[in-house]
Amino acid sequence: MPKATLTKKHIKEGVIEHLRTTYRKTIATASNSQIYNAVAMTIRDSISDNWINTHAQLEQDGAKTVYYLSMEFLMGRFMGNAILNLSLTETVKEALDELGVDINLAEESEPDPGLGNGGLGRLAACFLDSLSTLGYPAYGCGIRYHFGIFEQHIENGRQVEKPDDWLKHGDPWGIRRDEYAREIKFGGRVVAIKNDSGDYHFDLEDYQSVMAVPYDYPVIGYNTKMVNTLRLWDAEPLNRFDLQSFNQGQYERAVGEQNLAKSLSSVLYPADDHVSGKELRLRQQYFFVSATIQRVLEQFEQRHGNDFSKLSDYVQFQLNDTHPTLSVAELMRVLLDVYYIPWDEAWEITRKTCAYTNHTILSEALEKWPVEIFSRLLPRIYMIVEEVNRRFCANLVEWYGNDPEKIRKMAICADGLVRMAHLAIVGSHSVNGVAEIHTDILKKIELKDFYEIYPEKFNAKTNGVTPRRWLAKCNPGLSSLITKSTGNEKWISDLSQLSKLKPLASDSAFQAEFMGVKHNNKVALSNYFRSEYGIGVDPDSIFDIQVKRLHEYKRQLLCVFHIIDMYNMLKMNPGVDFWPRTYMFSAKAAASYHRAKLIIKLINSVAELVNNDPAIDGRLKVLFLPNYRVSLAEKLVPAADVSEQISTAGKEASGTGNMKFMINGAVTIGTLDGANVEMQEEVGSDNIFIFGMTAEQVHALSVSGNYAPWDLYNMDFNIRNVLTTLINGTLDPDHNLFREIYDAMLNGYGGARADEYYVLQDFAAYKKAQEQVDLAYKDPARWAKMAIMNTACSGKFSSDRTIKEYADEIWKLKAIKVK
Ligand code: 26Q
Repeated sequence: MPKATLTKKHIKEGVIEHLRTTYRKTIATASNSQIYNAVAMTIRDSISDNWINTHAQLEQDGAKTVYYLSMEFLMGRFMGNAILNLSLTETVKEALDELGVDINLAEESEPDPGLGNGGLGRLAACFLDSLSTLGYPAYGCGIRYHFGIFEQHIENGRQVEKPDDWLKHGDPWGIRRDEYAREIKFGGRVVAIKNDSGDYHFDLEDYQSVMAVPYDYPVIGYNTKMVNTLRLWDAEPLNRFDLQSFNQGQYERAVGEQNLAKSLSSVLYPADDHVSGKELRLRQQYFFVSATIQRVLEQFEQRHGNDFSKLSDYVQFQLNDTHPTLSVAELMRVLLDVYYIPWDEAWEITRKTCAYTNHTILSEALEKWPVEIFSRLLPRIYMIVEEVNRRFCANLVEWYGNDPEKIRKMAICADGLVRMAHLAIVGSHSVNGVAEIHTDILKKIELKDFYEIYPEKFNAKTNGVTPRRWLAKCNPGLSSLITKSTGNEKWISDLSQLSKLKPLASDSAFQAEFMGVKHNNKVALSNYFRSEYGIGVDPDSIFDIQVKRLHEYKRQLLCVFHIIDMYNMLKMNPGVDFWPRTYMFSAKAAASYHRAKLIIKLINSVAELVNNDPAIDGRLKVLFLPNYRVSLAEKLVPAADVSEQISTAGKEASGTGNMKFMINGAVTIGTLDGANVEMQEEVGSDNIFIFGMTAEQVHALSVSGNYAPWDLYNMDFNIRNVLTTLINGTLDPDHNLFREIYDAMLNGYGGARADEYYVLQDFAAYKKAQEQVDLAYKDPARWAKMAIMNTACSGKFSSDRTIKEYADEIWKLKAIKVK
């Protein structure tokens, strides 16, 4: 381990000095959040040289760089991660001890910036950690939302959304870079201009504009001098200071621009389920894409001159889903209108520079923008998209002959809509899915037509998570045990080392140590629950955890129905033998997703019933933990015995929570969906509880039209009982609160098919699998072996492995060593 540059003495002096100069406070008088800020600034200052050197070296080598474009970066707290990656854990703790500061208090005072919805945003954050750790030159590019995903409160069992003002106590990690601010234009009219060589290019008149001002955040790699940059763009009015000097017409426009700027970077859209064509969302997309591309091309020109045919040798844009797809058109615009490059050449450059990742199979989530909005907000960009579409459709005619149906299906612009996924596929050299099964479904079903014409573009990149945050940092007990047992800390940057634990899985002494760590983590979590929510849970019960966004396809309902079933069973037969279980749910629902919110209410009602029934006597406990977020996940994951990954097969592109739990020694109960499939391959079917229909079976049942939930209701006594419990007054006195769910299961509700996600179809198989879980847990040696095997076989699911694959196969990117 290289010696950290920051000593105990530096830290103590730095903290005291920052408190004095920034807040005019001392340790004794400062608030917790001021102390946090002072420690953060001290650590931030200490990495300045590495950050500067990284950039100097990139500049000098002209190194190829990947730009990861994403509307979301769900980074989690910075400080603890920085301390870990700089190997300063002990030093900082001792320094703060000597100042009389509790490091935990300081860490818990850091806001947890929620600049993302869920998996896609958190994946971007894990990727940045891996990029720096592995030494790949990279930028994360996104938006500096002033309000992240809402803070979820539970009132009367229901979700209530409150704004997340994460910047209110300052932003010690963000460095404002005024020198890179750029103008972004919206609306207006396109005008053609003839240049000296007689060619036309295009410009805008009468547009509205805002300034994009970047804030740079350091991305500190583990045990390396490389510091990459997360660049988040903030919007500001162009003319913020001289409003009064305008005449009437200009005044109105200036005020409009002020408002536009305020709204642009104000809030993250808190929906990850379906797309509503909101103008502001399209503006946000263009805003950060245009700022990024303008800056990257300027920098390319400074470094390499204006031979843009070499752009893709130095620059790769990775599009995190379709949200930054405007990159394709914006890159074309800059090449055409700013650098006067002819269309064909510009198109070749663009395709070689962009690559697209698909994260979803749900068709409701595919982005399509009404032409009316698109062409009004981005007239020049729309012109370019139309021309891309015209040429693409002409190619289709060449390939397929005149087949209007096929062409309409595949076109970029059709039915008055711009289909972003089609633009992304046509404008990229790579299209990847996020797990093997997901990529297969894209090739065979969802994007079949495109796979037929571009087979070489399609590839699978199974997701991963960073072992720094999701093991080293969140689970110090297990980390020490692993380091002791594998002989060193190599596993932190080479997770395949965990396979060294395999031979220990049946060793009873190791089993005792491993399960001892798990038990300590469960006790710690129980203590947190007691102090935070005043509830007691039994650390000897099975901790069975389902945490993720609330979505019908993720089937939180399946787990809830099973809890109701257990409850019914216990009421009828109190002597039944099973190991006590504590079920934990945590999930945010999109504010407009009525059904998801009703499911939250149901979970809370079931909790109320089960937890307070003396006949249950604590053998079943149900908790709904409010405000799921990265920092809460870090507390839950290390304490889990059972990880619930029970989506309808074929619907979850990958999942990444499943990996976090596996690494930390939880055993998965899950369907053959997303990355669960590959987890089973790694861990073996003895060490995972797989149940339910396969994706093929789901697909076949769905197209057959033969699914009949009423038959299941009539034939399965348990199902009948569960559904009846929803409407017989057990859960709510007026009997009608959950009738919607009852109807949705049996009759279909609001135009949807009955039980769209096959909860009832998979119920019996799930119940059986849960009985197997219970049996296995009652055999401590067997369970310990399973848990250990999960950790030991989880090496594949490091985002380091994923990023190496992106770098080798998509970006052709080389790691560099910062001196
Ligand atoms: C789009 C348009 C307008 C408003 C919102 C959106 C939007 C925002 C976020 C659409 C989708 C998302 C997020 C999707 C997401 O998180 N997908 C998850 O990505 C993970 C990482 O690849 C996978 O592991 C999950 O399976 C997938 O659901």
